[in-house]
Amino acid sequence: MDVLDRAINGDNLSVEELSRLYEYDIFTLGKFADEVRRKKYNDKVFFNMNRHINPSNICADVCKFCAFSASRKNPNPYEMSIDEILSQAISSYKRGAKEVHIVSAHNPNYTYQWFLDLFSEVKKALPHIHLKAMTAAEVDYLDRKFGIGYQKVLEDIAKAGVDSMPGGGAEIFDEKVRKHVCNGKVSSQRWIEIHKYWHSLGKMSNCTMLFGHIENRQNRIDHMLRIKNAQQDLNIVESKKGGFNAFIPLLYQRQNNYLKVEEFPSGQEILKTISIARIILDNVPHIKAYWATLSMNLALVAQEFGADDMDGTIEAESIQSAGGAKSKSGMGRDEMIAQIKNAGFRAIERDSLYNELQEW
Ligand code: V47
Repeated sequence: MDVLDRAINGDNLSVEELSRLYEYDIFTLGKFADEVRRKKYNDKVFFNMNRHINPSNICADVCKFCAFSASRKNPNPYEMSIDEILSQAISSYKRGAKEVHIVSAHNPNYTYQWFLDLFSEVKKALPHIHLKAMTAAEVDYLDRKFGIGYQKVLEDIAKAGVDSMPGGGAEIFDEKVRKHVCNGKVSSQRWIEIHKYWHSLGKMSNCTMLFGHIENRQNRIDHMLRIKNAQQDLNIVESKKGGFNAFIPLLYQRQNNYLKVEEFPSGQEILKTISIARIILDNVPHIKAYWATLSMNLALVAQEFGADDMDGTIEAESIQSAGGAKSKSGMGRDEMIAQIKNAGFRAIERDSLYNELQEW
């Protein structure tokens, strides 16, 4: 059997073996990934009505790829108050958002209690909204700054109302590349431990991979395998419902940062990466083609190459748009639906845990 058949078969293959998947032509990879995706979801493409809120861009970390942080190339530092965040969340809810996605830079001015107050205030004001908040990098930052222990941070934010965790901060797990692109940030091992502990509380999260910068193909495969293994451990150890919901390959946005990148991936390389993710990550239910980093066009094409989700309407986006993405003011619901349907798919609005809400 060749490596593609063995990968589809779910055989235990090494990073070196799986890296050879990139040698297949894009149509072969796409065909196999599309079969896997269609078996699960047929011609459905998922999206949700969500609102991103980024409370501050003042950051104690110095990730080279980041254009958002005010301690890097962004000349406009800001810090929102709980009231400001609350009023944004409430107005988005009134416009139909069913999820708020709150992720911040690692601002040393916010206290530990500030985060707990923020989450309980959001939940008090909007008990029906899904609160997706706190990357593992933020959890790790609070743990280290306040000496609390990440387990307690996770238990506290869950009590305060956080429903699920986003997948940010994973970047690329390979330690050598990670040291170069985001030295000092949460370690790869700790990122995974934090998600596994969160899952053991019966909670869901996502996982990302920042790609298209200085990492190579093996680094991407290694990243996917670490996620697959983390999810596998969970299935063996835990009976509660928790785990990774979606894998999100985030395409590196190249403007306004300190990372020197010579070559950017072609559209084919990006689609191959998405197809390979669908093939390898057979134990992660969804592959999200995040339109903010891929562009709407490529995110739609990616739905034929293994992806099944676009993310959502976003409304406001500061991290990727600081790096050049066209996502600053999100995307209207009707536009999202029309684009999905024009691409020949069924547009399925989902909630944050992928329960289907409505076919449009
Ligand atoms: O962790 C920072 C990335 C992430 C750049 O869980 C960049 O549903 C590209 O994780 N180019 C935060 N990416 C965003 C994130 C996310 C987004 C949408 C949905 C979900 C989810 C999670 O943004 C960071 C970092 O990897 N990022 N700078 C850049 N120049």
